[in-house]
Amino acid sequence: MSDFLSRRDALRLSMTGLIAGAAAGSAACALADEPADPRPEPSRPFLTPAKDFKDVSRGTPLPHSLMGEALVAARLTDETWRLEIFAEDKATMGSPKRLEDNTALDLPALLDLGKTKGLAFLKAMQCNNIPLPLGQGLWEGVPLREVLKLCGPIDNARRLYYWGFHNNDPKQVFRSSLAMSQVLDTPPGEMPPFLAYRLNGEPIPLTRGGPVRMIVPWAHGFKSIKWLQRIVLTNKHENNDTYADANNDPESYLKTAAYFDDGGGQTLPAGQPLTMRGTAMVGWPGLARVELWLRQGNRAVLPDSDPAWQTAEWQKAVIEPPPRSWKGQLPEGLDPRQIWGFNADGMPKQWPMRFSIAHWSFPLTAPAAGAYELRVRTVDDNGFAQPEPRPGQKSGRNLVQCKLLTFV
Ligand SMILES: Nc1nc2c(c(=O)[nH]1)N[C@H]1C(S)=C(S)[C@@H](COP(=O)(O)O)O[C@H]1N2
Ligand SMILES: [Mo]
Repeated sequence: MSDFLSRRDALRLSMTGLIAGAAAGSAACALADEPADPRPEPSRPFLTPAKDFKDVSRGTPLPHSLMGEALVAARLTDETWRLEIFAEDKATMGSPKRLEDNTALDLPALLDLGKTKGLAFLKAMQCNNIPLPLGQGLWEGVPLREVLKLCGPIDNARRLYYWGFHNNDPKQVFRSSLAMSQVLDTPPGEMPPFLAYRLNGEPIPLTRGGPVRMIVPWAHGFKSIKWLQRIVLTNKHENNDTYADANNDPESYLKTAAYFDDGGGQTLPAGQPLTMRGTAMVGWPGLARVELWLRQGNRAVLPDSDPAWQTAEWQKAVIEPPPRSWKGQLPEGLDPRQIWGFNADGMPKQWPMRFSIAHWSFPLTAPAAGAYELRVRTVDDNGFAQPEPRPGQKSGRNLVQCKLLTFV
């Protein structure tokens, strides 16, 4: 990970002590050079350093615990990594890529393809079984459709299965799948499934699934297979994702949901102004607003049947605007105009951005002393309020969060 985040952190820390002076200084600068921009800088970095992602990995031993010769044998070094692509069942492929005849794709070939077909994409990784996103990265790679184009004519394929390195116990394979149309027929301007080889401007570290990882922009983490090594085109139409086993929805889309930064109970002075902060995951249905509801009480769980939901007074939170400059947010040397969803001025075309994390704040004046419940939810661009539109929690776990507050 480049050190731009830590430098920014250091800067931010040093600024908290000097906030008055720094603010006055920048205002004076703005007057001299350009009109003052009233937008505040983001309250925190947009990208999560690779090492700080929450890890969701199966296997014993874990692929990222391998070292030395074991890593070489596993083909998880830049030099030894290979991708096999072939067809099974009644599907056919003109030029399969196989280890046995030395045709498997290697990393230099993939990076070379990236020179002409590469793309960059901001995406939060989120597990459908864990509410809070695991981290947000800037992923760079090559569309899977471009890689398949290297494989000669394909016929009679309805789906593809893919998996990464695992040990020799077949029970430990972690596999995922996509319909061929999802791979080949991406609407132009939309993000395709892609083979990622860079995260936050650096090669993807082993801990995050490097050297090469699948990234499926719209999907929960289980489609984004780490340590990718094998893609099999098949005539089978069935989803056979490993994740389908435990009643997970194996075709779930990322959904929109809000979280408190600190969801724990707190005791705070009554009658004082305060600011609550948090994040929101922006799923495929978009994010129209984040809203909060403060009510007297001390029950973190309010049953769906409780009539209070019907008369709840939800108040709108403020969604932080995009940073004035993306320079400090992105890896050094990376031109924001190269990133999906950014315009020719290097600014996001839409805000907040799909499949990424938005930051919100909610100023309120603490009421009189007593026990309160503060709930937060999102409303998506279809007008569905969290936890809708989930058909079940295994399609993205996310009930409305509640923070218990005691004002004294
Ligand atoms: N090879 C492999 N890829 C995998 C997994 C795994 O266990 N093995 N876990 C998946 C799941 S369930 C999630 S949520 C994401 C987590 O990504 P992260 O560990 O980079 O945060 O990786 C996915 N890719
Ligand atoms: Mo997951």
